[in-house]
Order: sequence, then structure tokens, then C-alpha cells
Amino acid sequence: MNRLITTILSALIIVGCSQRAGNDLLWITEGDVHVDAEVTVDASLDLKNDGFIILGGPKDRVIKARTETGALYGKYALQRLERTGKASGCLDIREEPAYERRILNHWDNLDNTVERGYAGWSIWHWGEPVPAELIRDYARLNASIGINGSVLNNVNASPGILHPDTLARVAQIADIMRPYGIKVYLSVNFSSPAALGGLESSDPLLPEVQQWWKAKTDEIYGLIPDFGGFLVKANSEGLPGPQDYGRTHADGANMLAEALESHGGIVMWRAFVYSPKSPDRANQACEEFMPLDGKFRDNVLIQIKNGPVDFQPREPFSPLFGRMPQTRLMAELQITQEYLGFSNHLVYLHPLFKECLDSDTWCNGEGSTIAAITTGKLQPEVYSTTAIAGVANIGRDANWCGHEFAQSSWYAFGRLAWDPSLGSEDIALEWLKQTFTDDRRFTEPVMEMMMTSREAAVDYMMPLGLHHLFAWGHHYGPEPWCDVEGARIDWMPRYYHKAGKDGIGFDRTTEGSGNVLQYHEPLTSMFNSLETCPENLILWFHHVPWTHEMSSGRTIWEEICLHYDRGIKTVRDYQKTWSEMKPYIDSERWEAVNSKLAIQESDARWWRDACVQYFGEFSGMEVPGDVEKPQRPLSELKKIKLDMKHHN
Ligand code: GCV
Repeated sequence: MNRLITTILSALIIVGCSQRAGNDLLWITEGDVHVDAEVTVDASLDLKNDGFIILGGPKDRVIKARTETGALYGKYALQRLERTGKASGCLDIREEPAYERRILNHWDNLDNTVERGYAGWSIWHWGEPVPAELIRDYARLNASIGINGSVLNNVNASPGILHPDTLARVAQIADIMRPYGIKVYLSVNFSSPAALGGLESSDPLLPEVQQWWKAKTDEIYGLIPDFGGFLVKANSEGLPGPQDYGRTHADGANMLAEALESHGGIVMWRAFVYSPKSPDRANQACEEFMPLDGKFRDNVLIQIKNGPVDFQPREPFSPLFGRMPQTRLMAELQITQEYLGFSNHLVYLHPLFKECLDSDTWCNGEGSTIAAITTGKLQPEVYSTTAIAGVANIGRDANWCGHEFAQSSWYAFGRLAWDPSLGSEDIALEWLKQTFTDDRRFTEPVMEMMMTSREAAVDYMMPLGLHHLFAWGHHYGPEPWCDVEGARIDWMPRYYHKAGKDGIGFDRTTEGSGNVLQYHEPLTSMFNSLETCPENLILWFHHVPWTHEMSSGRTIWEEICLHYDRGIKTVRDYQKTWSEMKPYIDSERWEAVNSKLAIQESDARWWRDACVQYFGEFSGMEVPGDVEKPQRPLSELKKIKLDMKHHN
């Protein structure tokens, strides 16, 4: 299938809208009344941001909005209702987005590789003719789920992104996306004044550096009047930042914020930092950022990954969310499956995203969830703007995301950013009906697969709070034994599980790294005590003997074995279910998913074989009789070298 046709099919698949094809894809632009409704745009309407109202029955349907983009969202919403069989009666709907800025972060490089991207080259086609149709389709897909911002390039940013030639290209992309309500943002390299501008330093307190950023920002707004702002990764993983000059994150962020302020732009300053000297990586963001609370300008948001380490299959929420009450915070979720089997594994991520946003930080008593904090509900006076980011899983692959079901996590991110209270099941069903069929013989069993898939991945990769058992670098398969010669201690996976003859798990209690103290009560006490710590995080917070008795009455060793076994069996159940789904969808997509499930099942066994045998050597205990035994010897598994570069 050629790219154009598959692009169109995919577009129809995700938004589930018009059945028309070809250039008709532009049906949703202003003036095109595809939905059977009277559309009114009235700036005086009492609606927040790009909200909308849908009223009336099928014969007298009305969509009202304050903005053109709001009207567009109303049309998409009505089409979604039509396609999912919910538009037959009289509607009385009023929707306003929970977050003002709903942003995809692309980790795309100017050489068209995508860091942690598993769906092919960058869709921006840097250095090649602008793929206008492709970008239009991308924009339309995003608009259909309410996404209104795209950071085009990798947070590991090349100074070259701010070169005038590149900016001209960025402006072309912005022009294509504007009719769909999507603003363009850029990741910037903190040393750009020196690296690109030829200045001697990039010290944020030097007037010439401030002037350089101001001039550069003015240049960008000259080309892109609605430019969204900058995303910055600074003093993290070797990238430059204000600390190189003895300055703070606040000094750096505020300098950029000042340059953007008069244009209405924002700075999203990432809290993903860790210093090799600090004993617990999970402590480091709080240690570095808490002292800066209240010191950031109004147009700065601190962008925090959902967990304190790095997008693991399960982490507790990052305690930083509850520790900066005077600062605007936003969550960074990862849609691309860096630690979840790339685009080979079927893992529907809405449950993971929702687990984070629903987490109660207790920073202001019960109900201080991450959603309540970051949507500004808890402290409206602090939140002059609100935002949420998802690291994109999009590339040039015909199906956009590498796995047919990986689209569902892109879709889910957009729906969640619009309304974090929506349930995982509702979104999965919506997506299935629009993407495949509304035949219940298909949607019911397949939704069950989607709904259990995140937990299955946790089971067969890193159950019970285990984390970062990957080889350094590729983050695909298991290497709990991984020691990188000369590597810094905190990059060694053994550092994270601490398995030894005495037991397993990372002691983050008050007797250990003290990480529990970064949470508010009653969470500190709950995580600190072995009796009350949730078992699905036990090895995150505690180091326990192999014989530690779990609530099931079994030992932790037995539970580890059982979880790996359960993960494999769940994937086998998916294979069985999927084999029965053939009659309901086209053979091409059926085959594609089927072959990926075979990889997933084999990978799940690989994880089990590696982890159970490796940990078994420490525990000295036998695999329980009621689980399948590991198959491939450890010596063989240790020889597996994945041919994958750090980038892509
Ligand atoms: C973009 C992890 C990933 C890196 C990523 C980094 C980050 O370390 O492995 O690829 O870099 O997080 O989020 O900045």
C-alpha cells in the first residue's frame, strides 16, 4: 500500500470520521459542514478556551463555540458520537478542555532519526521537501482528539534547530498546522548563544546572552506569530544548562521566559535531572527543584515525568508533584514504548497515564491528585496556564506508530488531556469502534486485551515494584545482570534491584535512601511500612528477604515467579483471542497484530527466563511447581546482544 493511501486509511482509522477519501480529507476545515449541524462561533459565549456546546436532535443539531478551533472540536466530537452510536437522541453537551495546552513532544532529530522512536523516520522530513499532506493528516488526527501543540524536535536539542534556515522550515510546518488549532513549540539547547550565536558564554545572567535570546525569540515570532514556546532539558544527561555557570534552573528558565513573555509564549523546563553523586536517583528531582519553588516566572511550567525515575512499566508518582505549590507543574507521559517493548508489544497506556493523574499527593489534604494540581483546580491563583505533554510514538510507518494498537495510546493521550476523568474502558471502546468495527464480538474481547495489557507487561517485565532491569542503552530486553564496565553506578540495572543472597529490592524507607520522606503523609508512613506498602510497589520501596511472606501467604520469591508466569499466560490468551478475531477485520491488520503478538509472547518468555533464573541464583530457591519452568539457559541469554543504537 502506498503511503498516501495508508495515511488516509490511518487518518480515518484514528478519527473515525468521514468515509470519504482522497483530498476530501480536508472536509473539516472552516466552511465545510460535514456534520449535519448548524455551527456558530460567538466570542461572547461563556466557554473556557476552545470548549464547545452541542445541542438538539439529529434534525436540529447545533454546535456553538467561542473560537474556530472550538467549533472544530465540536464537529469532531459530534462525529465521534455518531461513529460510536451515541448521537441518535437529543444532545445537551458542554465540554471544556481540562488542560489549556495539550502537547505532543516529538523526540525527532534534524537528521530525521527519532530518539526512542519505533515507527520509522521523522514525519517532518527535515532537509527534504515539506510533506504537506502528511503534516496536514497528522494535524487533523491531533485536532480530532483535542491535541493543540507539538514540540517538533528532541529535548536532546541541537542548536541547529534555531538556525534561520531551520526556522523557515518550522514556519512552514506551523502554517500547515494552524488551521487545526495546533501551535508549534521547539526544544532548545541551552548553549545556543555560544554554539550558534558565536557568543563566548551562554550564562543566563549576562546581558548579551539575554539579548541573544530576545532577538532569537523576536525572529521566531516574526515568522510564527502564534509560536507556543520552548521546551528545555538542561543539566541532564550531559546537556548544557545554567548550572554550568553556577546559576540555577530558575535563572535559566526565567531568562527564556522573559524573552517569550511579551509574545505570550511559555517555557516548559524539564525536571528530569539526576546527578551521579546522589545516592538515590529517585530523590534527585526533588532535591534539585524544591528549593526553587516560587522562583519561576509566571510563564514557566516545570515538566515532570510521571515517575521519579524514567517511564518504567510501573513507578509510584513523582513526589515533586506535591512539593512545589507555588510553581506551575505539568506532567510528561510517554506514549512511545521505550520501556514497554517498543512497537512490538500490545500495551494500551491509558491505565498507566490515568494511574499517574489520579494519584493523590496529599499535598493539600486528601484529593490533591496530580490532575487536580496540574489542571490548576487546587490552586487557580498559581496556574496562569496549564499543560500536559506526551512523548509521541509517531513516525513515517504506514500505520504511524509501528503497531496497530500503539495508535490507541496516542488517541488516549489526547482524550485524557481533554478530560482526565474519562475511563480507560470508555476510551478503548471508542477507539476500537472507530478504528476497527463496532461488532461486539470483536470489541468486547479485544477491549479486555487492551485493558489488561499494561498489567501483563508489568508482570512479564518488572513485577512488584522491580524497575530498570534493562541493558544500558537499548531498553528493550532484560539484563538484570548488566554491569557496564566503567559506567556510573546509578546507571547499572543491578543498582535498581539490589538482588543479593540476603534478598531483593531497593530500600527507600527512612532506614534506606529516605525517598519515602519526599511524599506527604499518610503516604510516607504507608510506603515506609512493609505492612502497608502496596504490594505492586514493594520492591520499589523495600529490600526484603527472599522468604518474605506476601499477603497471599507465598514468599516474595514465589510471587516473582508467579507474576512472570502470569504475564506470559496473559499474552498467550491474547494470541488465542486474536486468532478468533480474523472474521471481523481486514486480513492485513489482523496479520500485522498476529505476528507482533508472537514476538510479544517470545519476549515475555525471554524476560521470565532471564529474571527468574538470574534472581534464582541469589535466592537459592526452586521455581514453584505450578509455574512453567524457564526454557533457555542464562548463559545463552547473556550472549544476546541487541543490534540497536542508543538513538532509535
Ligand atoms: C530524550 C531517558 C531516555 C532518553 C531520553 C531521556 C529524557 O534517559 O532513555 O532517550 O532522552 O530519558 O527524557 O530526556
